Amino acid sequence: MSHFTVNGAEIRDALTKAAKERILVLDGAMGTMIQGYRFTEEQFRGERFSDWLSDLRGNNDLLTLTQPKAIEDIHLAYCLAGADLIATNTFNSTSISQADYGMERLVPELNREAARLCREATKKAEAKDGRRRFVVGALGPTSRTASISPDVNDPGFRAVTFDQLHDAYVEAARALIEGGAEILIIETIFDTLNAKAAYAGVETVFQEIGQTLPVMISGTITDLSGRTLSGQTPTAFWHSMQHATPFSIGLNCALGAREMRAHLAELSRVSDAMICAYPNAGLPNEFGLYDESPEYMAGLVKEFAESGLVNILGGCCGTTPPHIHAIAKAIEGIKPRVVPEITPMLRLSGLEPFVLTPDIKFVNVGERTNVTGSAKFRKLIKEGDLSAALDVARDQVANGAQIIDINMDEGLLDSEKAMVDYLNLIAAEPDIARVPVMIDSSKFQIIEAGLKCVQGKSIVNSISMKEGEEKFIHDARIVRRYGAAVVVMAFDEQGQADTKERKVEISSRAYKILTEQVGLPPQDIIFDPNIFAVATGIEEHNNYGVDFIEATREIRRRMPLVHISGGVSNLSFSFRGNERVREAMHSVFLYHAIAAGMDMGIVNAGQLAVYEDIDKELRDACEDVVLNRRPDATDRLLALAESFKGKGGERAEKDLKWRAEPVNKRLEHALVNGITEYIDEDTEEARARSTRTLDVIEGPLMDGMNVVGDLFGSGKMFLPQVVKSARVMKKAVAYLEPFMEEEKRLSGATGRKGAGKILMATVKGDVHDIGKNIVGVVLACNNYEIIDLGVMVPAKKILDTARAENVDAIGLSGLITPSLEEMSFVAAEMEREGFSIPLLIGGA
Ligand code: THG
Repeated sequence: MSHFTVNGAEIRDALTKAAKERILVLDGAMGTMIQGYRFTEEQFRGERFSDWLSDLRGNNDLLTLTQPKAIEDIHLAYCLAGADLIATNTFNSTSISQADYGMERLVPELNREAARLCREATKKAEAKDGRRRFVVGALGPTSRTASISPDVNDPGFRAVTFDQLHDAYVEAARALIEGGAEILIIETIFDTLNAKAAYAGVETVFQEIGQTLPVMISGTITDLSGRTLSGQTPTAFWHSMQHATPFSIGLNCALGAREMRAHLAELSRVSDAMICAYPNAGLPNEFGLYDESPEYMAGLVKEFAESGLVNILGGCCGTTPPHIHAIAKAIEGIKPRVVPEITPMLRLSGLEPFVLTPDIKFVNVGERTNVTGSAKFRKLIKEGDLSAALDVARDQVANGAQIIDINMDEGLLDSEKAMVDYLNLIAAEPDIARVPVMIDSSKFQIIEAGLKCVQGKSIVNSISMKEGEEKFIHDARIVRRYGAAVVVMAFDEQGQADTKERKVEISSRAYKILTEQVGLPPQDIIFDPNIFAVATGIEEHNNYGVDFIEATREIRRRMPLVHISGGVSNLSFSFRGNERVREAMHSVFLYHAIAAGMDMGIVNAGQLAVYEDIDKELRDACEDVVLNRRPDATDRLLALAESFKGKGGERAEKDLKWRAEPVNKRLEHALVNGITEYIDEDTEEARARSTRTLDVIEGPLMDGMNVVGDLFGSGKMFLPQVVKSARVMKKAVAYLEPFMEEEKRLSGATGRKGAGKILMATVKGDVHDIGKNIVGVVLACNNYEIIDLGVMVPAKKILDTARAENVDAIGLSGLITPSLEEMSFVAAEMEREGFSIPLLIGGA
């Protein structure tokens, strides 16, 4: 396409060269500068949008079209303050964010013009001082999150999908590049799944234009938990985004430089990309303003530079050209961080990172969450008992699974929907979601649907050359695009490999294709040389164990960076029902396979016997079978098996010590740990002991929530865990509600007259409502009538409803930083419209 005039190679060279020489300076906040202009609603609208139906004040990106001079001047001011990298005014220029204003159709124009204005400013600056500047096209996170439900009562719900995000980012990125963006930055990432969709969109555009541009990736850590909003640690976040091979990874916004340091240091250690930091000018104060002076902030980030943590520095909310000037001056002459050599290893993530280091001999992949591999799990999924189905995954993790294999392949099931629903539910369970998932299906379409639901770096299980090279390459490219690792079955056009030679030959052929044609890193390839059942009575099966083990040895010898996995329970199919013998066979098999280089296996995590502990006679008999040591091995094991029938493996007991505590402690435990299982019975017990039902809420339940609040406040819990606590609280309150109704009825209270009427809403631009929901419940329990307008509510709707309903107070909720500004806007509007009722504000 002729209207793309960028030269990716030139940009990359110039940027890399500059970054080698010195720490680069990124510009400061656009919002702070725009606020300084104090544009009115009329000025936001300009002539062109004078009769637009909705309010436009606050749509800062629209100023690109209506106040272009101001925007260009801001860019120029940052250029002259010493910035090398100038970001476009497009933080909200996606169709998803612009939908708030009904301005989706302006998105291409907003991005194109914003890039053009930025380009104009950099050209002017370059003409002045001769120093190369770079136009950085900004892609914000949008107002929706792809891996968290906005509805506490429906944790599997999603307000936006991967595909919707992908398409929105394609539209924005394409127009940014058309307008002259030279680098793209995916920024202020609070949910890594959004960022993965953004990068997929950027890649789509790169394919379209036939070249690539440098990509910067910047996450944000908004509370003291040290995790993103969606619950990932910095390293887990890096593992999820590594496939983008970004020019830089880093952090921005949030709580300022001081709080950012440790997380930045972590990224700096684990990543071989450039490190970029652009914090806010400190913590927002009670007015939502940022206090750090240019000198003070420059002092903090100078220390980052001196400690060798960074390659790029800039500013986010609250920073101005004087801040950027002070930063540029402070770091003059300080050497940029030296990019470390990172040893290639399989690096995955759930909420937490997983690295297959050489000292880990064997990785347990939990097999129980498989509808074909477990009758119990199949029943739960078919009957829709998802809560119990989640417990199956939870038990696997508790029993030592470091990854969980999920398989929904079952003829009578909508397998794709089952996969998506289950993965979305897991995302809301921090004790499960902390580990990576292995998405297991024989239909690639189901695998791809699954990849669109996970923010972590997962494993695809599996692809093969069964249907030829073309399909194999096609599937592998998709795996790469989503940044997953992959299990490759030893399966080709001729069928499944059963001999050592065929297993090695197919794996070698696949390796060559994957590394040379697809560009998958070797350490992300996991070969599965097929574990088949032995001791079946069919003579051709007798050497299957040996073939697997010897193939493993040879594959690892030829391709040292790859890994070997297999479905261990397949081995013992002919002893179904005899758990003791099956376990012994698995253990003996693993003992030899691990020694040969098998470093991963799909197993029943709670049921692995220790080789040394197995009955000696049984162990020898198993060994004869697995290693094919004598012709009568099967018969001998069969004979011996009789005597072990019915002696099942010990099941690990759940830790239920907390059940013995007094009821208040049990309620607290359930709230802190997000356990709904016993909440009804415990709530009932507390209720039976109190004179008023409301006392249960105001007493033990709120005490428990206060503990949750303290743990969150001190960074010991993170948001997805708090969401679970809120769910437990809701369940307890729902249990109590009928009793409270009854008490009200008996006491003759009408409820309507109650204590007053309160309107509650999460402000426009924000979808977080946990706090609001809890406060709403507590107020309702105190006889207030609550009108809850939900999330993303514009100021006008709040005030119109407040007036129409004649409420006694308004309560506003929000979590993300821009919500503070939106709240102060609502407050100003209340004042302007002459409201005199109290305004309650709250948020994390
Ligand atoms: N390679 C790869 N993926 C795989 C396999 C493999 N995925 C599926 C499977 N094989 C591995 N998973 C299992 C799960 C359970 C059992 C075997 C393999 C199993 N289940 C009991 C049975 O059938 O007797 C079920 C008992 C019950 O209902 O609880 O053995 O090889 N890449």
